[in-house]
Amino acid sequence: MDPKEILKLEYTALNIRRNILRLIRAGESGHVGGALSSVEIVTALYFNLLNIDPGNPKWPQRDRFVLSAGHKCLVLYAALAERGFFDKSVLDTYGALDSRIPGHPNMHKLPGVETNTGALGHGLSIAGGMAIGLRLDRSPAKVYVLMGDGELAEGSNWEAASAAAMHKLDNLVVFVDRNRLQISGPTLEVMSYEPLDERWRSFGWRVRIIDGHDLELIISTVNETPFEKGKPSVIIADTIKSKGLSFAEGKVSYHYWKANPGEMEQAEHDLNNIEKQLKAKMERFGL
Ligand SMILES: Cc1ncc(C[n+]2csc(CCOP(=O)(O)OP(=O)(O)O)c2C)c(N)n1
Ligand SMILES: [Mg+2]
Repeated sequence: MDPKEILKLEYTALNIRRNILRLIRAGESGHVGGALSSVEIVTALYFNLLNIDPGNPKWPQRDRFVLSAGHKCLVLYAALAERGFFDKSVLDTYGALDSRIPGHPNMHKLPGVETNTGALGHGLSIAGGMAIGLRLDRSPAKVYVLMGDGELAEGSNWEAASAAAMHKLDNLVVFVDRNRLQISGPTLEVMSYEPLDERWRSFGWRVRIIDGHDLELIISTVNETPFEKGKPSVIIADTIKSKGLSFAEGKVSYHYWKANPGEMEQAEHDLNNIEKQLKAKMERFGL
């Protein structure tokens, strides 16, 4: 990929992290950890991979994105706003009564949200149905799903995974955001499905494991899907929970963050530092 294109995407990822902070500032709290770990996945999807039209969010030929781990909604709102699905001022209503961007996504309130999620373990079933529907329509569109690694503890996922393989849904691509933490501790200790690659393979899927913060790798991996014709694809993305916030990275206590002013200041400082690094990179490329 052209390094300029990647740099542009890195800036977009930074803007999305800034939008997430804006949401937290408005709502005074939120599920920040899992939102920040999936910023690069969601950036790659909304700014490179998905065939979508923000001006026509219900366009029948669009690719679908299902945020199965609905508590990660801050990253979805941040990306949809950045992509122009709605005005960024809506981000300032997070936490308000009757907001269009509630604590879990609601397809009836916000354009671009494909389905309601929040109760973990349902997105893959819904996405499987979408993938079958698109195939019946002979549509070239694909269905992408973002799941959490802790979410995989829900048994319904494995029923859906079996069904997707049986129905040969090679228009279905799942990301597992493997940040190795869930709400109450390390995924390995709370309810482990490791080794994840073997587990998915045994359910009839084809699997890749990648660095989930490497935008170029995310894009090239998705561009290789389906990894095998007639099989659904899963990308296990290794990530860091709360990525970008120095004081919160990899800490389970930031699954849900009630921000105090000192932390918010530090968070802004951390994101400014990322911007400085990107600017230095720009200069190196002579841009
Ligand atoms: C059915 C159901 N059970 C429990 C919860 C409460 N819950 C919200 S987030 C979460 C942990 C999810 O962990 P993971 O999927 O790893 O998400 P991430 O680390 O990306 O935040 C739990 C148990 C829920 N939302 N739905
Ligand atoms: Mg997790």
